[in-house]
Amino acid sequence: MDTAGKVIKCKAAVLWEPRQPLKIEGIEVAPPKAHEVRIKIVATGICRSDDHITEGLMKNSKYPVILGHEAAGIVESIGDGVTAVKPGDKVIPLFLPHCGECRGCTEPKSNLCHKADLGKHNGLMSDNTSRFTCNGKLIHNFLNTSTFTEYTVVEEMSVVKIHDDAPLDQVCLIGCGFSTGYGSAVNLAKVEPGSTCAVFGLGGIGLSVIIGCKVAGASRIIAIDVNSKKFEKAKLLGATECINPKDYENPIHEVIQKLTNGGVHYSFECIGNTDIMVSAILSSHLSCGTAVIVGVAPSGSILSFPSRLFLTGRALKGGLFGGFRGKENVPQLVSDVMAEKFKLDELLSHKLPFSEINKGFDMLRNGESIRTVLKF
Ligand code: COD
Ligand code: ZN
Ligand code: ZN
Repeated sequence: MDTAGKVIKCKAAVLWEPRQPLKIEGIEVAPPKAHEVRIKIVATGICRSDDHITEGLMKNSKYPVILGHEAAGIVESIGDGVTAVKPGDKVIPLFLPHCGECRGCTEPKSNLCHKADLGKHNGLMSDNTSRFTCNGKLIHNFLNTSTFTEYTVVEEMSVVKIHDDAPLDQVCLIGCGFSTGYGSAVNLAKVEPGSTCAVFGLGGIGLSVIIGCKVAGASRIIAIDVNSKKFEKAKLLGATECINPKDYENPIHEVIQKLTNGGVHYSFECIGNTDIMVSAILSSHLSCGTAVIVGVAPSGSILSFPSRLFLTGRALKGGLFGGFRGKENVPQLVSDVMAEKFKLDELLSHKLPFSEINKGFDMLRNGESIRTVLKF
């Protein structure tokens, strides 16, 4: 049946009010307007930033809302003027768009397009309307993507075509978690062969940092987590040592300083905890170390540390989506997966039917899962 130009009725997970479970609803998805693309979502991952109970990045979202920003799918139809993709193309939605015109897009070293919804929570398309309704009520979108739905509409700037043979169940992780961690090692830190690394937090992000450190040729990768169950996978992916701070009386940075005779070249905070951000700084070598902040701490939280920590030459970095520019870099990352440069199936711990999305969130919160991918 040709659905182009028609309203599509489908299933979506709607968050009606703050901190409530998601509700699977029948919704209506309007056809794409000019420069918009309607996508059939094939697989979507559950990322921390979608967590509506602990309220990471989705705090301050408008309600009701359809969350989700890590996915892969197939273009169903396109609006007038769209040239980047055509119906039938395999695509990944981009929560960091690329308008190509703003200061963020024209600076080659920046990946933060000013049209990103991140931190603004406008929750609407560029023309200030939504393509989603449920029983006649407007539903907002999230991070320019909204992937917890069978069909979504995104702007052309927020979608990129990938290889026709890409395994969508796996490469959906390139839409956020994998790229964020992997890029933090290879783009933000620029880990070098023979260097030493410490990775704090072994969720999907931290494990992806480990993959990046290994690909970059690090000689030591020290993995740190309060949950020792995470160590087996960390080792499988390239960690050379695993440390549980609970096993030590001394602060964890002292343990790492001692282990490495003065600190690591690169440390990564992948938890979103300001105390651990300071631990990551203190674990890095005082004159040639770099600490990379990957985790998102609660909004408004302040990171404070003695100013002299940087006098000696240390560096502190941060970044979103591992510094990748989605339109330019995502197709290559997909091809790298297909060429088995790295394996995403180790990160993909669980697969669930879409209807069990709330169970997927529970498993992320209690540490049972690394990444759950939902299938429609
Ligand atoms: N010390 C050591 N380990 C700890 C501590 C602690 N004090 N507290 C928690 N941990 C461990 C947990 O046991 C867990 O294994 C790990 O840290 C965190 O993992 P997850 O599974 O909760 O989270 P991830 O890997 O999905 O990571 C998400 C972040 C927590 C890093 C979150 O801030 C995030 O999503 N960052 C991405 C930043 C980004 O670019 N966001 C934009 C769109 S997502
Ligand atoms: Zn832009
Ligand atoms: Zn994410």
